[in-house]
Formats: sequence, C-alpha cells, structure tokens
Amino acid sequence: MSRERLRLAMQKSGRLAEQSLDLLRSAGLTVNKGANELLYRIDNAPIDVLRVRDDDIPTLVADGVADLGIVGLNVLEEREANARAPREVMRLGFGRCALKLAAPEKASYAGPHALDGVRIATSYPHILARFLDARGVRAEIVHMHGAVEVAPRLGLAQVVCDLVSTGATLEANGLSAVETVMHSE
Ligand code: PRT
Ligand code: ZN
Repeated sequence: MSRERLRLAMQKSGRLAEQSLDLLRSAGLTVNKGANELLYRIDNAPIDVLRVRDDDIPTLVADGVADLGIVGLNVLEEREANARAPREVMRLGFGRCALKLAAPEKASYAGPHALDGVRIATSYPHILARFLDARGVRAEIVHMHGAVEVAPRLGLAQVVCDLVSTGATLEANGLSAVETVMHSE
C-alpha cells in the first residue's frame, strides 16, 4: 500500500494514550485533533495518527493499514504465534509494567512446579503457555478478558497471571506476586 503520509497507530484512550501523544509533541510534532476522532493529523510533518483500541494495533500494522504502532510488548508478544505479528523496532520507556503470577496471600509457593495441575486465570494465554511449557509445567489456563484479579475469589482459578504496575490491585484482592513472567513497556 502506498500513501503520501506515514500512518502511526496508537491507543485512543487508556494507559498509553496520553504518553503516546506526548512522545509526538516532545519530538516537535504538532498534533491537530480536528473533528475526526479516528484520525489526528500532524500539521508539520506528513504523518497521520490512527487512534484505536490497543489490541487492534498489531493487526493494523501487520496488514499495512498503519506503518507503525505504539503498543505494549505484552500485547505484541501475545500474538507471537501469529506469523503476521509486527516486529518491535524501538522501546519507548513508558507504560512500564510486568506480567506476574500471583496467588492468595496464604498460599505457599515453592517454584513453577507448584503450578502443576493448577488453574490460572489470565488475559495472556499464549505468553503464559510459553512460560509454563519452557518449565515443563502442566497447568490449566483460564482465558479472561478482564477482571482477572477476581478469579480466585470467584473460585474460577487458584492463581492469576496479570499485569502489575504499583501492585495496589493485587493487594486489594488479597493476592501476592510469586513469579514474573515478562517485563513490558
Ligand atoms: O481500550 P483499550 O483496549 O485500548 O485499552 P486496554 O484496557 O486494553 O488497555 P490499558 O489502557 O489498560 O493498558 C494499555 C497498556 O498499558 C497495557 O497493554 C500495558 O502494556 C500497559 N500497562 C502498564 C498496563 C498497566 N501498566 C497496568 N497496571 N496495563 C494494565 N494495567 C492494569 C492491570 O491489568 C491491573 O488490572 O492495572 C491493574 C494493575 O495495576 P496496579 O497499579 O494496581 O498494579
Ligand atoms: Zn485493550
């Protein structure tokens, strides 16, 4: 696909949205919000900003609808099994978090093998499966699209694998981190 203007996909709203725009502004680019919520225009460079859900960014870049995207490594890696996953070109240093395994405070944890036969709730089933496979652990992965931290209280899973930044969400749900699966930004 050939275009006159570079198209950059970024999160429309959420944790990465404002910092992604700040990055452009700090590069001296003038972001014109205009009336079109889907597409912002850079006035002083041939760049358009496509504003979408973060989960759609890898597909938009893989399909050539956008030339570049700003997205969490966690979202990118979750699609790695997919041959059309785009390539990481640069780390941007914001949105830092870690994908961690966490269990109810009282539970004792003696290493990955303690997870054999355990049900683990996560929004990142591929990343988690790769982590468990590499350690020879056979656990049951429960795929949830949100509110992963409530799974143990609901009796849906004994352990969760979720993104953590301050740790406040784990604490509020009586969970303690036991392993780091990946670092992200
Ligand atoms: O609407 P859209 O689909 O675009 O957004 P989203 O809701 O899927 O994503 P969003 O905005 O929540 O997160 C976008 C990206 O920010 C993620 O893919 C990560 O790369 C990054 N990021 C950084 C985080 C966090 N920190 C984070 N703390 N994403 C999510 N969280 C959540 C986490 O899932 C948990 O619910 O925040 C909670 C934990 O936070 P603490 O501070 O209590 O530990
Ligand atoms: Zn999302």
